[in-house]
Amino acid sequence: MATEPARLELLSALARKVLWLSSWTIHHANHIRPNVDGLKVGGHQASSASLATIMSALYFSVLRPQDRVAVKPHASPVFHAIQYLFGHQTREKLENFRGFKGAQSYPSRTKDTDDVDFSTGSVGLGVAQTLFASLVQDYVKAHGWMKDRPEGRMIALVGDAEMDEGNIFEALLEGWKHGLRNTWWVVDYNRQSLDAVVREGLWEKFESMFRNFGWDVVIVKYGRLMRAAFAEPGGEALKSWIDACPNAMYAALCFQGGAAFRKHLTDEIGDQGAVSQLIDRRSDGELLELMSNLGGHDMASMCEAFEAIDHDRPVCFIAYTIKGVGLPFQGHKDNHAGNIRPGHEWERFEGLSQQPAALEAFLSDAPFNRDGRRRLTAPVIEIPERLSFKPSPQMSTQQGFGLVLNELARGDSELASRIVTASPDVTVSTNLGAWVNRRGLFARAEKADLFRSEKIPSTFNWDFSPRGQHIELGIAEMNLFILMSALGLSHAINGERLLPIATLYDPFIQRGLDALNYACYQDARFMVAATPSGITLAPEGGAHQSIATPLMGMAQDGLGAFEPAFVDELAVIMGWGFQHMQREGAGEGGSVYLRLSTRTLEQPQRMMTPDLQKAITDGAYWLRKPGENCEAVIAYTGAVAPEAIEAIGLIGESRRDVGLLAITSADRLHSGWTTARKMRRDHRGLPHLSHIERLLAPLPRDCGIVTVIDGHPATLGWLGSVRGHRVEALGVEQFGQTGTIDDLYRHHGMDANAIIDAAESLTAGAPVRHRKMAV
Ligand SMILES: Cc1ncc(C[n+]2csc(CCOP(=O)(O)OP(=O)(O)O)c2C)c(N)n1
Ligand SMILES: [Mg+2]
Repeated sequence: MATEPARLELLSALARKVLWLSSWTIHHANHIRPNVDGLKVGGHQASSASLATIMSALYFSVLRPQDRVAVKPHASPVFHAIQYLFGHQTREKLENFRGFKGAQSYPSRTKDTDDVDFSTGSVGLGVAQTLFASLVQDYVKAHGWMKDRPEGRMIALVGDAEMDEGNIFEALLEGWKHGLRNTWWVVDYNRQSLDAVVREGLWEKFESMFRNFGWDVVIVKYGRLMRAAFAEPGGEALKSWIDACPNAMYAALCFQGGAAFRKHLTDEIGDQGAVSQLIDRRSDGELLELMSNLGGHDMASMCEAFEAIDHDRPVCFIAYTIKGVGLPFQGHKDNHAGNIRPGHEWERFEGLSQQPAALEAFLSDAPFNRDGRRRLTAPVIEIPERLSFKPSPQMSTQQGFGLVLNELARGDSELASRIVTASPDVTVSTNLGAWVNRRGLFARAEKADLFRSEKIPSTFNWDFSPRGQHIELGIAEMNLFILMSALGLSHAINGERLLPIATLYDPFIQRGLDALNYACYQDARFMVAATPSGITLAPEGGAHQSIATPLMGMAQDGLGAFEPAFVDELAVIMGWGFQHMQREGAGEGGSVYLRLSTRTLEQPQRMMTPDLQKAITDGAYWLRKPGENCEAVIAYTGAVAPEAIEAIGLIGESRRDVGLLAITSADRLHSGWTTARKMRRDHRGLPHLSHIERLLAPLPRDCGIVTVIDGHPATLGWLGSVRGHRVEALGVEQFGQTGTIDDLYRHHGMDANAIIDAAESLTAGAPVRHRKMAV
């Protein structure tokens, strides 16, 4: 182990190298793609001297392999440079920064090849991810799965403007409720965002807020040089001047240099003996070095701050920095990169005066890199052939979901032990109650259900314990999806697989959509049961109707969306889903979205054959198979099944040959179709047909298709393009009206009569008898 001054010298040298490499990366990318906004050197995604210092302190000295980091978007070049020095990033990818298959503009778990723990990009989400990752680590530990692995710290490098994102505050609350530990947020307090200068004094508000939530707050405002100068005679006056100087002025002076500082200090402090001498003792260069030695630019101060933490409480570090100061390519006279020979820019130790062997040894001794890359894996949990449930002749899919989970909760399968559920205050109203009654709520410390101990009658039995398998959240849906993101990466982060299930009301997917997208983007694996949905929730209220969610389910990469009508379909989909959540390999597996309903439907009495099972998970099957002369097909999804079945019965009285297509997943059908087309294009002549192409193949060209869904009609409207059939797409396009299901289906034109009308408009022949209206 190097001595303290020697260690600091090597660390500082490496931080300089990181700065040069990241600046060179950006410079290079500017050269190739000069007009990319926000990329120009000195621009927003510029490399940063303070980030190079803070992140070098972390990666080269403070971090351990079990620690995990979310690196803020603008720190991406610095991150990639550090990975390059560790040997995990290639020169080719750095040269192609922000290019096709190059190092990503923002660190990405899925698209980058270096050792990214958590993706970032949408500001605020990576920050909250660390908080939830720490709760998940506690969950894994409480369930006895940590074995001898040490606890990691979950660390976020946070931009000060990033703190504007509300989801951070929502997460803070949840962290406090769950006794958050092992989480560090390091705020790069450069007092700048993209457009603006951060409001003066805002930080005091943050500071009291963090302390209020039980966090330790460490302010790293002054570097060692500054602290030494403050101890000199006149130092107090200098410190007061620095503290009073407005953010924007301070940043401007740092760019103008030592002479500008001297002028301002002299003008504003006046001739005060000691402080004047303090200033006069320094050359312009030395004065600038002193004044730009804010905490976040000073290796010794950052190391000291990090190393002083001797507890597992969450910590917020506020590192004072100046954006853009210390950059090598801005051409001012302190350009330290001058000694890098042209053509040698990518050499790892070029331009440093320290011995390459010493630098090499220091890097390979860095504790963080001891085990190389740290992406873990976990064995696949076996999923039973069939998930069972207690059948009932009439049920809703929401009820069925509860029954399947209840059955799992009663058993002692490995699958059941790995399921973790969470819900934003809608546990009971989404039918998770029975599961929670059996499996309990999770908390690090035992806490008995007060209602029960006080003998107040209640159907629920809500004990908290370290063995519990349900994480109760407040109402914030962003938290739900970020928690899913953290739980759903447990196999890669903790080496222990969890099978997370979230429940929420379907319309509120929209509230958490960016977090859901984020979770999918970083390839977290989870299941979402969203219920109730559509206008079928009827008297629940117009504000709660979801129209767009079927389209979101289709459009969301990494998420397989299903909307079964019957509970036997749902059980098949859930079984498949638990497998899908565990599939690995390029483009394999993903998360699962179940759009469920509270509408009670007559359940089919049928054998679940392997063929039917496969068709359900591929997205569709014939409930009534069409013949060779089929005139009309009704293709329905979800809760409108009874209307489709009724309409087909009535149409069948005057049309000989009609078909009823049950669509369990528009998403899987559509993606199967586009994949097949792509395969045929890429491998000419390959006779690959998708599921929907095979289903529709026997239909005559002039057969019409009526589609119907409780959601936006575009969800199924594309079916006509598969083989050139005319389509009438029924669904919901306006929202807000409450009423009974009958009222609303009639109003939106998706009752049996509307289906019949649509079918008539597509086919020739005698008029069809309509359903009688209730008067
Ligand atoms: C949700 C979201 N909104 C907007 C942006 C665009 N954006 C990227 S960085 C940034 C401001 C960053 O300021 P700060 O967090 O202080 O980081 P700094 O630039 O100072 O490093 C913005 C608005 C984004 N990435 N994500
Ligand atoms: Mg900032």
